[in-house]
Amino acid sequence: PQVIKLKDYQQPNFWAKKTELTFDLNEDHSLVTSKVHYQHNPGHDRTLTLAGLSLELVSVHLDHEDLNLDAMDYSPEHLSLKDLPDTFALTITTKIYPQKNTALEGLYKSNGKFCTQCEPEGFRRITYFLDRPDVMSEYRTTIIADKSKYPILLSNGNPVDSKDLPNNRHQMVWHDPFPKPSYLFALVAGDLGCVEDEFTTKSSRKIKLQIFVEKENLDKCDFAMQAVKDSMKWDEDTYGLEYDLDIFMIVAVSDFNMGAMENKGLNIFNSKYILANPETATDSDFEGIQSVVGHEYFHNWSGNRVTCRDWFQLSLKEGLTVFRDQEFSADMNSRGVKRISDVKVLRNSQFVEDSGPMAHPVRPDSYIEINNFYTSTVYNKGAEVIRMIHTILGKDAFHKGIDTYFNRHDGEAATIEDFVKAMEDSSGASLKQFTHWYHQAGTPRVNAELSHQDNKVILKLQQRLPMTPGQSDKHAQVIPITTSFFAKDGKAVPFLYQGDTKTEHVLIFDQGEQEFVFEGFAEEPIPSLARSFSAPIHLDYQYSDEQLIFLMTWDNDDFNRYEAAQNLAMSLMKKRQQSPSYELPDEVLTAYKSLLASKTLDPRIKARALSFPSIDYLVSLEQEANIEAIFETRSWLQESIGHSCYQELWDAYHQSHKQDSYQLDAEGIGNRELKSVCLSLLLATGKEDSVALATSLFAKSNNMTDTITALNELSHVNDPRRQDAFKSFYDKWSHDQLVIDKWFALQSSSYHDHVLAHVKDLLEHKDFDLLNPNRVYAVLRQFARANPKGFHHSNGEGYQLIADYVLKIDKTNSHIAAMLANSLSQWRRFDKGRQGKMVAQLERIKAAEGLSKDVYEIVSKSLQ
Ligand code: DPP
Ligand code: ZN
Repeated sequence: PQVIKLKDYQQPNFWAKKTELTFDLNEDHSLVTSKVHYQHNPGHDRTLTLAGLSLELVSVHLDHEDLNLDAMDYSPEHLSLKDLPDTFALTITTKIYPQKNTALEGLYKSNGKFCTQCEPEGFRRITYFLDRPDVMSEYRTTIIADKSKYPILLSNGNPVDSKDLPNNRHQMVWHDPFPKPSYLFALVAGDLGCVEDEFTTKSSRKIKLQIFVEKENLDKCDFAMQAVKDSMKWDEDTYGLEYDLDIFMIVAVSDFNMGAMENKGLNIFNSKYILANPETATDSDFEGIQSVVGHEYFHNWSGNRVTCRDWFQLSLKEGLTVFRDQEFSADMNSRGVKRISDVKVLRNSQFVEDSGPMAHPVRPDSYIEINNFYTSTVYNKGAEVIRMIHTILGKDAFHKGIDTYFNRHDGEAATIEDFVKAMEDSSGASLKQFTHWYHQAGTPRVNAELSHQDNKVILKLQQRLPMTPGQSDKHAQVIPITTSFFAKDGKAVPFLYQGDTKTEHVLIFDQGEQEFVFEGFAEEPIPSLARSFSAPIHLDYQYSDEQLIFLMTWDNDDFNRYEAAQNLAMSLMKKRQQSPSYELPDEVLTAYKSLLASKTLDPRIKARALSFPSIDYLVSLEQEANIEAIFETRSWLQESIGHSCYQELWDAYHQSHKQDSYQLDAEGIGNRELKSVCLSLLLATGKEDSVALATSLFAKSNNMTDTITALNELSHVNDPRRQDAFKSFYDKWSHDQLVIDKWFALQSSSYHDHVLAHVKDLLEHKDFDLLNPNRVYAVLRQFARANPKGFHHSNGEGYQLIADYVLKIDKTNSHIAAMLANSLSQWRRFDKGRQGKMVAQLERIKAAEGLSKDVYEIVSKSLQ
């Protein structure tokens, strides 16, 4: 397959100024007519080559001339015309089969509704087009369909006309005044219910808000609607950015590859990120809805008004928009908890990706299939890069930079250089060296050493960026290290640095090795470094366990308090690995007990401090990890804390439970999270009364969060109460797809000894559907990514199962298949036995006939 390179970027030969689309939707096929007004791009060739995918060409008109198809250069994948004039209209009719489209890209049918997904390259499955983000066009869309089956016909922009047609058909016309690339086009047709609301913008314009869902789900849209209004308000208050059309629509569909899509004025969502009420959704589902609704809404500016010149710039819109949605959630909820969650995602997926064969820079310089680059590097590391610019420039300069960026590039397709330039111009700072973050892959390791002399502290930092595929020669990056120091009494020490005395300074660490000198210390302090995770790095500082316990107690940065607890857990596990008779000392137990007993600490921070680093993250830190040993020491830590703090955990559980009458607010969510962590540590002991406690929580729960907490604990237990709980859950919820996804997922991530057999049964279950991405994620991705015990079983059967399904799913949805194949890519991190078994499956996939380029790219890069 062809490799696409950033350095080969060229402007198109023609621009598509206006696009008129007509969709004639039918039961076995649809006809699409596109009339596009093209304009020659001066200095370029006069050949127009349009992209297509699986298209059937019906007719082509160049202005008014009906072209002879036999004489034309076209295939299902392209259409090419030569010697074209300066301006002309090209009218193309294609025949497509949405009902047979299982890739879920382009126009397809989900649960009786027509819908689209065009990012990144789905539009070429609809008509021949310059399907690239730098070609921005004004769209007018006519949809014609049966009036009874499809009373609702939607597209981007504003509705401009509708009328009835013969044979019980009707049509609707939409016009989007904002020029946009084809990836932002959307269409929906179906029999949908609608929840309506209104938002008044800061300039007093009234915006109609509509969420379309299946009629039986109309009672599950309130939370998402509130999130829309909160997002609109937040973007005005924070960045002065106002919504621009008269109407903002969201449609929820049940078959969707991604989380959601920011099509102009018509966001299409995976129903998982819209539908919720306390009976069906967990606290983390609600959090997900708020952040995804925010994310897609914020794209209206960062992505739609200013889009990307090419797909190498994907992080220009995604990194920035993730940063915006993270800040939105932080402002709406607890900032500290949000930061902890975001870093956890980063470590569990981006750090893992960065340490393996798929490691790539935030701006990749080549790809085979762009769908494979919607990664946590582009999204989450991209957001960290924006966050570092914010930290380095400061809030005011950053906001000025954002203003400049939007003012300068409104209506354009921009590059990452454009963004950086806007930041530089409005702050006067140089970000030249900083831009290494965009093109160097890998997670920097920063080593820190401290010495104290007289009144001074000297902090010596060293950075090293590991080699990654295709990049061996790395430059020092600009790393902001937010730093404080604590004295023995637990207070932050004000200290002098660069003429300023305060308790927290941002150090700009931009050389391979650097010394920082601070004044104001009568005694040697304890450092709190990279506060709030000020950079996406591995930080090595040799803390003693005693110092970590000190920081767990005294640090006034929520993140670093959590971080101290994580580091303590890792240090304890390491000691146990080195000496199998090692047991937790009293100081450690006392620290955990006083953490639990604290009257002032946010229950969610307590809960996070008592949840330990994931197996995947621990594996990613090793050269050739001994996964059994990791697993065993992690369980030992949980079990030891469970046993030694049984009473305290029991009390904290009951205290939280008593206070919780189910409120969806910070207090309620905090109580439920702490309850869940306590329950899990209690269950780690295997004691009968802990199993009884989980069983009783399951039986009495009045909300989905507690129900899932209890069922998750029971899922690992080898006991008839496990089966009873799963059965009663299924009987109660079998009518609700999203809830049943949870039922599948919990069984797939269970540490039960027979999990592989259970997963195989689930794959044969009547409700399992290979064509529904959420269901595939619930069973197979959950097994491969959230069940290291089952997936990495030394017999290799977990690997084989995943490979079998990669090959099966690749025939219908290559995007999902590639995502699943990626779970085999980390093979180098494991012992020789597992390596061999994972490689054998990768080789088997690679050798398969008719492999998609999506899966080919993942497996071939994994094997390199
Ligand atoms: N669904 C993706 C996102 O919003 C595509 N842009 O990030
Ligand atoms: Zn996005």
